[in-house]
Amino acid sequence: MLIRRAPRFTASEITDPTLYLSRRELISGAAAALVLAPGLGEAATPAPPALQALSATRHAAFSLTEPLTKVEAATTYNNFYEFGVNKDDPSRLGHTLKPRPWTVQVDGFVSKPKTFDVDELMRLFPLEERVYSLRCVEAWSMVIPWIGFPLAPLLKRVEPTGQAKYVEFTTLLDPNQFPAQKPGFFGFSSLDWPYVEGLRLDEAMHPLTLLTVGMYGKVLPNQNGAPVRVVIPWKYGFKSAKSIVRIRLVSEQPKTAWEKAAPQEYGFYSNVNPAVSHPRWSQADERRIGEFRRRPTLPFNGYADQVAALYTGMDLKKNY
Ligand SMILES: Nc1nc2c(c(=O)[nH]1)N[C@H]1C(S)=C(S)[C@@H](COP(=O)(O)O)O[C@H]1N2
Ligand SMILES: [Mo]
Repeated sequence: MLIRRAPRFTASEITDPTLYLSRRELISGAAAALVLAPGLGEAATPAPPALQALSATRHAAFSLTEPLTKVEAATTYNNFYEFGVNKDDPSRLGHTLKPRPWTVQVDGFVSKPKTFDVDELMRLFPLEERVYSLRCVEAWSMVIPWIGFPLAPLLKRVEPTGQAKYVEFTTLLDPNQFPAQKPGFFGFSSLDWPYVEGLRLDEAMHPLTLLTVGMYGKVLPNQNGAPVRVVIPWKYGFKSAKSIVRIRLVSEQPKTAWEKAAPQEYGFYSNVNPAVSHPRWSQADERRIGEFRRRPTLPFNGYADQVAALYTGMDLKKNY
């Protein structure tokens, strides 16, 4: 029998995203008024650094035609527990992350392991823009124009051996850059750092799986996982690991950070599935950030035509 632990991740479920964002707009309006008042507010939060522009042609066949989530929302309502558990922690505290220089080690069961500089990756693999929706396990979603390249050609380049069955993604471990990795951060220890995620090799090789370096025509803001993160649009958002330093080909299913924290709530597969409720809430519908109505959640987040065949013969209620 599993002993059900007391839920530790509740802040996000209490704050309704839409209310939260309109409250934020009020607050930033008040802050703007302060800045306008002479002699007041100069010492307020520093302006976020200008992000380098990044252009890429939109891949029409792999892009939604739905309205985009406002960039303001996509960059201020984030989950990035290395900065804290509140939605505005990543945008408030993200400046401590240094996205250059940055390398990604690609190793494990491969014939040609290699550590790539992120700028080298961006030169080696042609960038595309893809408009994907990302559906958080907390039942909200966003539609974001990501910029990146499919993971498959990178994996092929290092030549996976026959023993490679899974791909493990590891986020940077550095308490100097990620405040919540400091022992005793506000007395709160959330995940077992570093953040680790994983995919089966065929999922990782699927053409929808995008190694992502930008969004909205610019390089990734720190709060969205600079300088490089993965985006897997048919899975719950937490599979899309941010600020990746290592991609390792392994033979066993990786133990992910969320599985370690609460295995009864976060399975390895975590395919978006309206028929499988989270133990504490329904996954049947969702709120698109910026909309008021709830919309039904689609199997595989709407990508069933493209990915359902990966799971032929599997019981997706067991393999949640
Ligand atoms: N390293 C790391 N990656 C992470 C997370 C995190 O806390 N740490 N949160 C995940 C969750 S729960 C979601 S919903 C998405 C959010 O991505 P976004 O902020 O770019 O929308 O990032 C995922 N990647
Ligand atoms: Mo999420």
